Amino acid sequence: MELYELTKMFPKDIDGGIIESPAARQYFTGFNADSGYLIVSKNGNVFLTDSRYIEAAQAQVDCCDVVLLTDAKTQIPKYLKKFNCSSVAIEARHVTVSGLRDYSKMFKADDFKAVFDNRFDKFIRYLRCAKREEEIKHIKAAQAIAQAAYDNAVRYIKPGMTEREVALALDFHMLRNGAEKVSFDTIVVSGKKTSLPHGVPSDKKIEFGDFVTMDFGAVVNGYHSDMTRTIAIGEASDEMAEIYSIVLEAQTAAIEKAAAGVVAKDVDAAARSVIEQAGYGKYFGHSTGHGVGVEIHEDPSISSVNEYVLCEGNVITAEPGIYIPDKFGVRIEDMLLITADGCENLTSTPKELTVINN
Ligand SMILES: [Mn+2]
Repeated sequence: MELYELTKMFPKDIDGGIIESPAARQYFTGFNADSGYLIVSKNGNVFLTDSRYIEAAQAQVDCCDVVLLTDAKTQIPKYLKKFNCSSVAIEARHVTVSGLRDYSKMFKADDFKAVFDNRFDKFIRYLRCAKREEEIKHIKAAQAIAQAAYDNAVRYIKPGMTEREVALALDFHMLRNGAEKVSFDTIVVSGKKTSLPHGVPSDKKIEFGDFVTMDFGAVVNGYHSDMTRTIAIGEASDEMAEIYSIVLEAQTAAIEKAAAGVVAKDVDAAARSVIEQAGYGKYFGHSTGHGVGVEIHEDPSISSVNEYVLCEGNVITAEPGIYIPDKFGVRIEDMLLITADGCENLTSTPKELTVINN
């Protein structure tokens, strides 16, 4: 179905395309493999993958024929001819310089015209933006696993534990409970280190009075989840509580804004204006959110410049933050499913300032 949607988007000067990026291959075939080529055209599609994956791919992939990849140089032109393609699009954003050289040789011999002007990538990214029911199911399952790991973590985090210990505990809980892997290297930072939006967990011990920021996710059937919570250990100063409430208000504004028909940059503006009006604009450097799916960061970006109009089925994050160097930072992140009249928050973990005393 998605392959049909893709080839329907081909303009007159594109007859076929070769998909080789892992994320796009996974998206269209539902199959996760390290290597392979998905050849798409209006006249037929085929998935070529090597002997490591062929048995599983033949059992799982039902969108097209699955053929054993033995020699790309001869097999790719063979199928392009079979499907009557003369101009062939490649994924410009993913093909390497040496890959392009290989394609050029391959195409020259058979007089195919290569199209590598980004349009093919754009079509694929556009399709991936709006999730199907099945994709949403996987994302929800991944999110449920991440939330359970968080619920578990807040029961035992206490002064004296290191950031790495907390990160490992989150990872272990997710993997133990059905995650095929974690979405990205789990972020756990504490105290002054919370001012680093993507800080790395270290052997720093968590102390009484610290903020702890945890940003993590699980992967289920190739689909990612993403959430962030910032909690206080033992007590929160008035300033910590103040900054936390501004970030929460900004995030709430973004969530209230998010709906089909709304421009992505307006969702960013909803969050950003709250933080700017509170006087902390310069401490919020990143975008408000991003799409999530077969990749942890994908379209649509919820940035101050993205003119993309949200549609039903988009899954995006809302994750504003305030990061004050050498002091502390706060980020709160939920995943949202865009609906006709608003959004469904896929993250149900509470967000009021949590002060834990374990
Ligand atoms: Mn995120």
